Amino acid sequence: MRAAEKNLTGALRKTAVAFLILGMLPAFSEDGYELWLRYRRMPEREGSYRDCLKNLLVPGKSATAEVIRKELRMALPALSGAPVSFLKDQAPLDQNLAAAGCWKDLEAAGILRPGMSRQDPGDEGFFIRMERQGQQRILLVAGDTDVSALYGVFHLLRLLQTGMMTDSLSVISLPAVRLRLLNHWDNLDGSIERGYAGRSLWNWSGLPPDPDPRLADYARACASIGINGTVLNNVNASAEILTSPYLEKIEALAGLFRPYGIRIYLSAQFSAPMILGGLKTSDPREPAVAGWWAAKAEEIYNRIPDFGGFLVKANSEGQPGPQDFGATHSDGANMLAAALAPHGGVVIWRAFVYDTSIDPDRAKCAYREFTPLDGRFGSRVLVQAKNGPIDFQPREPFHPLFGAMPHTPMMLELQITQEYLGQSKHLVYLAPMWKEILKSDTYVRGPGSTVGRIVDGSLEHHVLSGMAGVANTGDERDWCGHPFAQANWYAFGRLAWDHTLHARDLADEWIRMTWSLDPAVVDSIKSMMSGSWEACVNYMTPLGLCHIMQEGHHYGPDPGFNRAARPDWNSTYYHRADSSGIGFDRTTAGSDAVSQYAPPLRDLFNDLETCPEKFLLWFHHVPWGHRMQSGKTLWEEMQERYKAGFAYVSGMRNTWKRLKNELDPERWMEVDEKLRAQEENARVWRDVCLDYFGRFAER
Ligand code: BDP
Repeated sequence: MRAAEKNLTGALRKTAVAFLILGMLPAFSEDGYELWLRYRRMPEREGSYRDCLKNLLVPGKSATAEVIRKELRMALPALSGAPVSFLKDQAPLDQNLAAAGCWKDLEAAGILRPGMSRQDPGDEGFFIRMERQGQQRILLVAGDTDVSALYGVFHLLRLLQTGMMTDSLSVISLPAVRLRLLNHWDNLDGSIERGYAGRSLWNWSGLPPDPDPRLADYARACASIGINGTVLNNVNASAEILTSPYLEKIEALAGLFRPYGIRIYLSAQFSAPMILGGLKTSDPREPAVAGWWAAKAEEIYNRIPDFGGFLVKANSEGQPGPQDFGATHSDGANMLAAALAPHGGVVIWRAFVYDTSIDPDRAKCAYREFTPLDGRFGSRVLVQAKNGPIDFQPREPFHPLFGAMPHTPMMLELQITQEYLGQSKHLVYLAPMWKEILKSDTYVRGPGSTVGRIVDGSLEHHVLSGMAGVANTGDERDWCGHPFAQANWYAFGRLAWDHTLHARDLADEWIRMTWSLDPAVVDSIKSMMSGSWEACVNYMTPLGLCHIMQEGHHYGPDPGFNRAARPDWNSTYYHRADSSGIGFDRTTAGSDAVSQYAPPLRDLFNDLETCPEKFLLWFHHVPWGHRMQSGKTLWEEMQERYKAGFAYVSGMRNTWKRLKNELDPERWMEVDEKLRAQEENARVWRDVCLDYFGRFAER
């Protein structure tokens, strides 16, 4: 044995002795980088599907087929503990095998035989089922395109990881909405607006030719949950991203993302023709302006033939827009759509507007500006509204634009990054909030006219449909800045694919893939996650309160804040607490925002007795002594809610402490520390708010 080897062996022995003395085993260290794609050993289960997984056939030569092979090569041996072999495209098919690919490649490889039905799950859908041919079994994962097969493969891997795979399982799955996008609010200097997980993932200075290697993992993670597009830059856009040096970089990114089925979109700054083109105007009705955009579109598509389109924040929070020239939102959107039309792109036009001259109640502005334009947007335009009428608050009723623009495809914008919900410091599982919105019945076409059905286009028969999530990713090692924030990225993708999935089931599968398969551990973590959003609502803004966070950064409470440049950036504007009561009167006797909802909702919200208590102070100014359903007065109930919110966080902390020996130490410790900070912060929220509101209530 050479000296160096001897030293090494000696060192290893010492380490082993040290671990024995400490009475512990060297635990496997994890840093969260792998997300839900950890591929640890799957549970031992009977089933002939396991035999199939030893021989794999992935025909086809596309880059996506290569991605599928790579993923299976990595995942299956790790999951099953057994080696796998890949069959040649024309291998003799006389053994059990798993075959994944698009129909035409599977046909060419002789996998599809007479008698095997070929259903049509659309160009992105897939199916998974066991086929039997004599003694031979084939586990078939197939779709119309390579990318749909990739979605199927990720679905299969999820079933294996979570222990849900069985021989009799037959899955057919197709996405609910066409555009399933992450919106990155990334600036070109690498900072991220409302980002809490480090800096931008796009390493502009290295592009091309050196993309950050983790970008392929970003694309994998997105594809694994069905995300098919990414808006690279902040909605508060810099025009520079449309210049050729950036387009060259974006072309490189597009090439990297394409095999994963991810298209690139860009936020477009409306005055780019002036800034970049030297034009005197950006008036959408000017032929020179339209011509500039048409040429820009041409330039983009020459580089990126599958470019998705533009996202536009116009005449909103100081951003330029068509109204600067006396034109309308639809004039602006249609002009851009005409530039993209020859190439197949779309325009996503945001409805996040709240000009005080439109209405003094901020919650009413977007509806008042946009509903008169319904029917005037071209066929390639989607209007994108946030889930609620104010701004990604802990809880809002659904945005009244959903259901009010039947002729316009309405895209839903959710915020994955927790701007107003404790950022990357609080454990808040957001799927229950998103489900509450998606399940909300607008009643616009009678009962069952849910926001989900408006967004997926089925209610009004729109071809275009979409959901966007403002991303919570950054360059921190664990992507999202909090191990549990990964669950929100995960749940967003899964709900964009299928908004009928249940929040609890999504938590269940995410926990199994991310933390542990031990049923007791799964249940404990699930119980923490399930109530975490409601708890956050309680310790921040219970009973329909909103926007009482500290100014600017929006972290921590400041209910007394009233020095903002605009009235509707003040906390006092929203809660309106005085000695008579608290809440914003949006009834017919007040701002009349209730009338933006269809009956019977309008009447339900309008009446203090029937208004759901979760929205009470959103719609009503309520006397402190008002009797709540619990029998308590409003003030008593409010105190209860703040205390319950805090207590829930303490409960999560205790549960987590009990899981110490069940989980890997690195991630356990990080979450433990985060929960400590969250508990402290929830205590501050409770104390500051009760002290402040108590000054009115107990007067
Ligand atoms: C608000 C954010 C702001 C965004 C804006 C938007 O505070 O940073 O620019 O929304 O969505 O929530 O445009």
